[in-house]
Amino acid sequence: MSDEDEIILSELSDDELVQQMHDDLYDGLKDEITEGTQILLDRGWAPYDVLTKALVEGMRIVGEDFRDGILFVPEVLLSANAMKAGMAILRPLLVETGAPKLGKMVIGTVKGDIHDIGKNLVGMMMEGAGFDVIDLGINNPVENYLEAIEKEQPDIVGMSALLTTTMPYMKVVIDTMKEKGIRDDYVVLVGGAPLNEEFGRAIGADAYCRDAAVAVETAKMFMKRRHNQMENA
Ligand code: B1M
Repeated sequence: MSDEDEIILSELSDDELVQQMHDDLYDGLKDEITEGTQILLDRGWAPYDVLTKALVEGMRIVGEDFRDGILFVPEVLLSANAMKAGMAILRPLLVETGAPKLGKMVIGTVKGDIHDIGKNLVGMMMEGAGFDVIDLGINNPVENYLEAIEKEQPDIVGMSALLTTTMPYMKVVIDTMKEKGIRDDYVVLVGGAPLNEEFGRAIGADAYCRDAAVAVETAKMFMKRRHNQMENA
């Protein structure tokens, strides 16, 4: 029996459990992440705290060792799957809202990019804040955004990119919207680890969102502005 097997998650203190969840996420242990997430919730933790302190922080550590060549794609995929298992438990809790709908958002990861954890998180948090969210998934060419815009008539178009090689594609989408004369009909928000505010401005997005919480705040701010504009029109 390995040391790992002897750890009983429910007997750990909160701090120890969070630490253990970072290790379990690192090791891609889906069942343990499921169990740990549930234990923290049962102990009265807010779903958002479980998400940020146990899961997102764990994934940050994975990201560092991936960058440094200590972890490789197959291992990171296991970590991502474990993270998704935890997110699946948190999702209904984060999206539980009786609030009236604030607006509609179409969101997708751009062409050439298959990272979806951050995008999914943004979608979850937006739903939790009272937005309708249409998730286009990963690897989206400009046509997918245009099709969804026409069909769904969202207020907001969100794009995610995690690679320096795929982030320029966001400009392709925005430029195509401009060519079609529809750019200004929508709020365009962009996000993803390699982006920054300057990049967001340079490609013509309305705003760059550092994380899911900022995405929600920014989306709310733009919806308020839109309503004010409509009232004053
Ligand atoms: Co990838 N990967 N990966 N990867 N991967 C990164 C991004 C990388 C930084 C790792 C590293 O080197 N440190 C690096 C990119 C380097 C660069 O471009 N400069 C990298 C690489 C190189 C690659 C491959 C090329 C590796 C290879 O094949 N050799 C390959 C590319 C595949 C492709 O897309 N074509 C690849 C593959 C993978 C996996 C499949 C193994 C897996 C993805 C699994 C999945 O998503 N289903 C994976 C993962 C997991 C990562 C890291 C470790 C973690 C990403 C993540 O989920 N973070 C990542 C390292 C890192 O970012 N530190 C890395 C947690 C998530 C909550 O954060 O996604 O940043 P994040 O989202 C945040 C904000 O950015 C923001 O809000 C979110 C929540 O707060 N946000 C938005 C994101 N999207 C938004 C959209 C919005 C608003 C806000 O719209 C309005």
